[in-house]
Amino acid sequence: MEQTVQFDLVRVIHDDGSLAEGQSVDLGDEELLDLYRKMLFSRVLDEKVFRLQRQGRIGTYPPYKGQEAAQVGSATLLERSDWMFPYGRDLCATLMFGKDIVTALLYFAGHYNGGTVNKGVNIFPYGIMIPPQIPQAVGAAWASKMRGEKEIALTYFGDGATSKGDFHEGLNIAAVFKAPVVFFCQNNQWSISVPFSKQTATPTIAQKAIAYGIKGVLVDGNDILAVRKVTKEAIEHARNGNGPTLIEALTYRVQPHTTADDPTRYQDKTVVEEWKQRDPLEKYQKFLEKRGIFEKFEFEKVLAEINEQIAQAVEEFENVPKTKLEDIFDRVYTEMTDDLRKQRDEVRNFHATEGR
Ligand SMILES: Cc1ncc(C[n+]2csc(CCOP(=O)(O)OP(=O)(O)O)c2C)c(N)n1
Ligand SMILES: [Mg+2]
Repeated sequence: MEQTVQFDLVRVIHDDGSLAEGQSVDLGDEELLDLYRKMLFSRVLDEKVFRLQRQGRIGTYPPYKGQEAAQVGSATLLERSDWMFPYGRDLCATLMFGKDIVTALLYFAGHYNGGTVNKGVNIFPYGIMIPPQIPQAVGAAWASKMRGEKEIALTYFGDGATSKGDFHEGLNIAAVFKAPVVFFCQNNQWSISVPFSKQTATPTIAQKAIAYGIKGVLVDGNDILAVRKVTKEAIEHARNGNGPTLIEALTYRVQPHTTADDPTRYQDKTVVEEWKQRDPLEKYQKFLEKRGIFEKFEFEKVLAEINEQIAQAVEEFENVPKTKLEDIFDRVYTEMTDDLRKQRDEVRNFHATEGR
């Protein structure tokens, strides 16, 4: 007998910008417009960083365009003392949680200071292997619970990550020990060239929560207010000692996997176009217009401020001295081993004799 599970998509705003039936908004006009500003900033930055790669000014970059609602809507809900465990496509979320632009650019330029964070900003390095950040987040959350603290951990990962053992191990142990963690899956329906239909035989990721004995939620990932609503509930659930939630934010990767990918070889253009019509910024703008408050948003002025802020950060980034090859040995161990010292000296001598 075939078993089916029905997960309704949580939505606050319809694609035409109207409020979904039975939904209300608990934010004032200023807060609503601030969320728009944050998404606009994220969009402009993503496009800028993409261009920096094309101009050879940084290395490979994984764009997040189209996923701004998922990242801004969730990351802005964390308390300062909480913990974030991001994936490589989560530049936007990490900036919302306090990573600075210059350090982020250094990261994509392969600078060894790029992985650092400012003091008091609890962000782990981007999980580039798929997906170590899931069990790491569970460990941090569980530790917080053992110490009787209130901090929770939120971890981001993609649909592809859910096929890995780390996902199963992380969800299972977090569920058993009620670790205060939020599992946030951005289902952009692609894992490089592997489509969602080849990733899992279940219609949703959210339903996998049932097998672990935790709550699962399916949300429109292009609807910032819906993302906010379900993430807020998941954070409260965790903070109140009730354990983890698995959120599946349904969205779409409208850009290449990274700047090194050519998606025209495997994505259907018409589907990409359909999803572009559901762009999170445009949808939210329609909502603000319908509510009569978008006119209060000084678009040109704000855009100019954002461009200026980003231009300054890029300039500062480009003035940071490049990492020297010999520097890469410094942070492997607290105290350098004899082997590493020998290798470092070889590099130094090589550079000295080559005059570089
Ligand atoms: C263990 C491991 N296997 C393979 C890769 C290569 N890889 C990098 S990103 C990626 C796809 C991840 O897809 P998903 O989890 O859906 O996130 P998305 O990139 O779509 O945001 C893969 C397979 C890797 N980084 N680590
Ligand atoms: Mg994906």
